[in-house]
Amino acid sequence: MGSSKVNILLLYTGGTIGMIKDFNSGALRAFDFETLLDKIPELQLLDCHIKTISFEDPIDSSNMNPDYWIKIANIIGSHYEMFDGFVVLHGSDTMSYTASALSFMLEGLQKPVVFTGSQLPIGDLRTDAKENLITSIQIAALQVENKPVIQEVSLYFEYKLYRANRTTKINAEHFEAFQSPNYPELIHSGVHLKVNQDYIFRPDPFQEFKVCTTLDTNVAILKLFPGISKALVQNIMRTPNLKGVILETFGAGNCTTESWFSNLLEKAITKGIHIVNITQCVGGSVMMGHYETSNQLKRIGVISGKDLTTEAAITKLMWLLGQNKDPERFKNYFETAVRGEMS
Ligand code: ASN
Repeated sequence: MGSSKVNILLLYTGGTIGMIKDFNSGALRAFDFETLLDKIPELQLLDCHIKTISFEDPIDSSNMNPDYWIKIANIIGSHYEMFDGFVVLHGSDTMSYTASALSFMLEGLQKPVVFTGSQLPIGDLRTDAKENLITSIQIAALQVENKPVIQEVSLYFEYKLYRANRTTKINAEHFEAFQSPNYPELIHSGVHLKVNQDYIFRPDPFQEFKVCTTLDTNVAILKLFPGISKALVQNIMRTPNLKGVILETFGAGNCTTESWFSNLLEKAITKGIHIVNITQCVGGSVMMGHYETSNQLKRIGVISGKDLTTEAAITKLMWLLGQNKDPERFKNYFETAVRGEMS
């Protein structure tokens, strides 16, 4: 590793960026990392040292799960002191889930962690992979007076760096695959890298870095729709060991006022199941009590997920449940922003 040059750890987990077409089926599948690196000799031109680590078996991110999140967090944790920045190559399908989870799991993070990937494999003539990868490394290496510009978990795609836990994948085809509907981008990449200083997360410099690897997956997401049946809601609430539910409601956090619905939720809350209200809308926030159709949720103790994305809500729930926080104060903990994930 180098002396004055910035040291970057590049971790390859899989995703389209490193995929090739299967000879027989024609379907895209994950390929080995060495081949990927051969495709971008430009990496040699960057003014930093890059060490690479790859998952032994790179995966399509639809196969991602919390065990892999823990693996990624531990890799970053065990290399934290030796490196100045981290770039994680990841499939785009579930990138916002992994990156949101990591934002909670990496406590006291003071260094950049940049997630990126691509919509077309790196070997494709029209690939978006090269720009995404090269700029992500540049961002991870960006320093002012020897201090990293980015000190949080972020996601770079198609000329924009976002706070990871504010993102969601919104397009399966466009190069602009991600959006951060409730928070401005942190960096815009044009001729220059334009940093939006006011929006960057500033961690507490005295908080010690720690990797949290306990996640509780006894959770569910319940998306409401007009006509949802009592049996369906009842069955979800009866799931063995269920500890928390993300309820995706309408508009500003509204739902049916039929009594069977709030009775089922109230019963679940009494049993100790935490219920979090987030909106199905892409942008905007839950405001319980704003309409009559959300009053009952507020009354029975439903937690407000405010303007959280689904990805941030479910991963924050797993993380907080894993911390074994005082159940009486769980609502308070959940409603408080810890990594800039909610407004
Ligand atoms: N299926 C791929 C993945 O998420 C999609 C991509 O990376 N663009 O691994």
